[in-house]
Amino acid sequence: MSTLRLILGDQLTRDLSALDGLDPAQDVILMAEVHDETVYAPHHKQKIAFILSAMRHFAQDLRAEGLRVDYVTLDQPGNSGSFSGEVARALKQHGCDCVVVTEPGEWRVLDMMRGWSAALAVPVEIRDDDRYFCTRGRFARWAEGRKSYRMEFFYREMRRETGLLMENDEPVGGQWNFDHDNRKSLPASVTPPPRARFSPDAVTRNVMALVATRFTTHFGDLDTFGWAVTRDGALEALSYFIDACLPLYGDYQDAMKQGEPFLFHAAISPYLNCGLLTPREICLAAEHAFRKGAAPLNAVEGFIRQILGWREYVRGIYWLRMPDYAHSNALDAHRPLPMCYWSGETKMNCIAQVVKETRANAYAHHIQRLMVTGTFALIAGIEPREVEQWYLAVYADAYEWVELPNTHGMALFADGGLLASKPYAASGAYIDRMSDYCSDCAYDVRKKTGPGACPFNLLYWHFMIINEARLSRNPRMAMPYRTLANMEPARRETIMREAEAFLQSLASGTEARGAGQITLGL
Ligand code: DLZ
Ligand code: SF4
Repeated sequence: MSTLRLILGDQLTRDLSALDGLDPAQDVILMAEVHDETVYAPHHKQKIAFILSAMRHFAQDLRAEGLRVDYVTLDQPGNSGSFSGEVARALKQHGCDCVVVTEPGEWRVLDMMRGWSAALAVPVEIRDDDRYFCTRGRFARWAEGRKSYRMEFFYREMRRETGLLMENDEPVGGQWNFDHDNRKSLPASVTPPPRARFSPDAVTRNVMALVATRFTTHFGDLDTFGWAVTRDGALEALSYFIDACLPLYGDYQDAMKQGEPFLFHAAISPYLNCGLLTPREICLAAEHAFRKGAAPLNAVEGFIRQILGWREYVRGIYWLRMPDYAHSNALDAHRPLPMCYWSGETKMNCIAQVVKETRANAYAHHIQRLMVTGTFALIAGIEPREVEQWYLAVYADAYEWVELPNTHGMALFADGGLLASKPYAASGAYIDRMSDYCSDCAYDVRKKTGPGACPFNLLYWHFMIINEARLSRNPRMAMPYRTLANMEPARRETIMREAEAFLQSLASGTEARGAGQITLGL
């Protein structure tokens, strides 16, 4: 008996369930670089280079252990270009009798795998992915019978179950959540530490050359590549974060500053989501820093909540609701994604900065994603599918299970409130409070209407007006709708007219060139 064990690009974990019971003498491990996966979204060049290089290093480590690895490179003659084709080829080549895989991170791949047994005429075992704190079944039990799925309650159960940051049955510090301490803007006197940067080795340089020639039209810079591509490197990045960044991570986790894309963030999500790090070891490392007095509770609790709470919760929602989840469009948003999401060419400095940093790093931190590009797409009424494809493509940590609920549910409210209790609509004032973007912007954040008014201000009220019938009964939206009720009809008309003109100028590309808008100082 010989088993073919398939490992996907986001399953680079030595104790993956697909490897349980492996017989080194008989079994073959298949890893395949396939064209379909590199183009199902127009991935950032660095994302492709990162995943392929991490796969190649992982295969080297398995071989060094003496395991039989069939590694198919992207340009290898005969590569069929798909997971299905490569599993079929490997079965034939190695004469294996069955296939074992760990459940994938995306519904479309699971759907594909479910057809393999019939198509390949061999047993195919799809095992649970036990790298998460919460299995799909455990989440389904939590969700059963609930009218709404609030992350906070799920998170508390996970804290109790894991014992993370618990003292007997109580949360350490007497509170579950310290978010109110985590909303500081960054004072000029505080300088964030430099990013943990890893120079590409020969394997990565080879992959970068392949990506540079094969994916010329894809978004993103390659020459700024600084990701670790091995488990050792990922562990080094984790310990750098714990020592250099975690103590101030909480205070400044929502802050944004030009030229500082990483601030006090961990930037370890690409490693975590491709399997080089496990969620448990990350949370334990952060908890340890708190217990030995090296990092404060607001930072450690906020960080652990992202991984133990939010990450597990969005995965649970994804598998609970797919494949239908992706199809809702609760706010009936249909505008195409503006070109500036790719080009960065816009006079809106906040968007320009985030797109520029995304292009350079295949990374932006959560507030840049949620409150700049996310909020703008929400209040400008962009088609959810287009926004989702963008996030899936441009970030090195993005796989659909994590990207879709964050975008569809959290940023765009396209699920009608399954994830978020209200839309994260905000005017320019939020960005002004949390960043230094507005002081360098051609628009004036203090202006609500008229020449040079900040588009976030215009679109915020335009959003409230056009969604009045859908949102005004939401108790969490009572305040803006009270303000709207008292608004003079003439002012409403001005907002509608100017917002529509702005959206038109954005679609036609004239916004970036300045036509139709009078900029500050003119
Ligand atoms: C994202 C990605 C890319 C770009 N390329 C590959 C690949 O060539 N081979 C592979 O096994 N995985 C790749 N991945 C990750 C897969 O898309 C990911 O495993 C599935 O989407 C399931 O989450
Ligand atoms: Fe963004 Fe408005 Fe601030 Fe300009 S003024 S950076 S558009 S929020």
